[in-house]
Amino acid sequence: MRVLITGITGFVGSHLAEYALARGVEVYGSSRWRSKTENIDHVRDRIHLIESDLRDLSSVQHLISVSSPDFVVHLAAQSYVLASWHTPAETLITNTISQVNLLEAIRSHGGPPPRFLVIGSSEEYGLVYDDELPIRETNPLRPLSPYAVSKVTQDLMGYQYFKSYGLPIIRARAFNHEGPRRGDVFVTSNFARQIAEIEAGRCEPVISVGNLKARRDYSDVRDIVRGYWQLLENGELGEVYNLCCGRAWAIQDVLEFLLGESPARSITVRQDPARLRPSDVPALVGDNSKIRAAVGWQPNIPFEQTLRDLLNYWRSRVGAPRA
Ligand code: A2R
Repeated sequence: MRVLITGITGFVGSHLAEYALARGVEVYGSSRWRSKTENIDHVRDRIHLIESDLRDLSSVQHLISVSSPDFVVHLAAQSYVLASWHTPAETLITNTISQVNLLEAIRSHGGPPPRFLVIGSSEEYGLVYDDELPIRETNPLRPLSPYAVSKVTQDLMGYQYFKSYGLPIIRARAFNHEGPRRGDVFVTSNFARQIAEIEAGRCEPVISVGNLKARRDYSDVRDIVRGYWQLLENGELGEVYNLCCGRAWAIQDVLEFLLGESPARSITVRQDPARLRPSDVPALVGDNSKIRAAVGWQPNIPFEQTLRDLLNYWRSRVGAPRA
């Protein structure tokens, strides 16, 4: 059994690689010559890394031909919503062209096609009215950012390739997920990093924040990659599944929990207008009954534990004492 994980050097890719290796699967991953490999250094000698820029079709054809996978988890993306406001074309090109290149390369490769997991996002739902919560897969998609539009495109492209060519594609819409190795541009990880730096005495006891009112449905990345695997193995082809907890945390609650975990006292919270988005999604809380019924997945790790692990990750990175 071989899996190809695109974007293996990223946050989720590194956790999925660990999960697949623990199951005895042969792991192939794409990386670019300039990709940082710190997330996968600990498993580097047990995986096959293939250099590939997914925006280049010939490079993707090489990737598929060398890895010849049974499963593909397509994680590679411009993954950051805020950045997509500054680079909308780059986000759309990377996220849509990469996937169409992968699907076309699979079509032309021949032989039985691999089961392919499209990684969508709760951001696809975008504007959601209070009476639509918790969000089911049937909710209208009203994307509110260039990133969200790119993910809607990937999602519907997966549907179209399943319908048009019969490719064995399953679509996932993951809600927020966090854990060690999360990039510090993401709000939860960013707070944890700032707190660890304050603890290490590296900066003034001031933490910069954006919109604290937004409410998100958080899971642990280790639960999410297990869900991805269960979908690949047993999800119904062509179908789309939410991966979420069904419980909301306001960003304010995340901040307060992390501050409460820290021995550092008197940290001032300061709003930074640069961290606000032109339009933000107020509340994203999902309904996971479809995936539970289909493959028996549900999240196991309490989000409090995820936040502690994330804070300890940053403490070890910045040289602050571990709690
Ligand atoms: O930028 P790099 O070289 O470090 O690699 C990133 C990779 N990536 C690409 N790989 C090949 N060709 C490209 N044109 C390309 N653009 C980006 O995607 C990195 O390995 C990965 C993204 O990692 P993260 O930013 O840490 O994303 P994360 O949180 O692991 O998200 C995984 C998936 C994405 O589809 C998100 O949109 C979704 O979960 O939430």
